[in-house]
Amino acid sequence: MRERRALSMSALMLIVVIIISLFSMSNASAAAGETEAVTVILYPVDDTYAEFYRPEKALGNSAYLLLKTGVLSEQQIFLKFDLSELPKDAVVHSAKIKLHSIAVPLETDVGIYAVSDDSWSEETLTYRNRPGSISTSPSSTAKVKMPGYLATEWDVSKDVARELQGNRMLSMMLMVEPTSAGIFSNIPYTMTFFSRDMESGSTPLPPEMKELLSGTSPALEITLTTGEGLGWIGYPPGGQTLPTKFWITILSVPAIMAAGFSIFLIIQKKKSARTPT
Ligand SMILES: [Ca+2]
Repeated sequence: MRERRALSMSALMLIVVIIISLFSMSNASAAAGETEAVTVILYPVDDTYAEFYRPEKALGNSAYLLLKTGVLSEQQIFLKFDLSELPKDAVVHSAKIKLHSIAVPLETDVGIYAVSDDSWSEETLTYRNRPGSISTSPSSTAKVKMPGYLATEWDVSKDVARELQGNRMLSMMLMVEPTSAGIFSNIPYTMTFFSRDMESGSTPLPPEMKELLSGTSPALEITLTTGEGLGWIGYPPGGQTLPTKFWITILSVPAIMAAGFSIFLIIQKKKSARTPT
């Protein structure tokens, strides 16, 4: 009788402990989803530029992305980012596209424009066949500073938020703002940026240069929150993806410990019940 009561008490305790640990697990993940902003870094799936005086030339394999002023020498940069892995209910707090410059002869205003056609690819885009569906005003502009080897950021928060509700592909175009060069606006000069193909591009680099220049790929940095609970866990800070299995294992530890502890209690109770008094 006494033994039975001890056993049922232990069983009850086990259930309570499991419920508490399950509650704390779900509570922890919900809290993270609601309050914690995470930063995701995405790299372009396509990056290229188009050149007025070589209108048939596809330049997607180039290690560089070029921007040039001047009506008859214009260059435009095209970038495409795949947003399909982002949580569906993500709230975008900030999103910026970052380019690393190499050479900038004059401080220049560069605008970034939304491109609604995502069907282009870096292998085939040329000045002649470049997408026509480009917004008439820039999403943002930024000053690209002299002399180079600096990062420049463009705000694309609204574009990312819009695409998350759209087809989840983000295409953007960069070009020199027509008024930015002032008296130099008729003198063509080129600004050079690193492309995502810096390492494998048409101009191979020596290994020490690769190391020096790592991290210079165009990047899209998004800070977001999500209410999806465990849905966010593929995106811890820093933009590295950890497998869901890893997180499930980590979060299961308290439940397994609680179950083990309860079994230990049952055995102890059983033992003490047997001990003659
Ligand atoms: Ca490219």
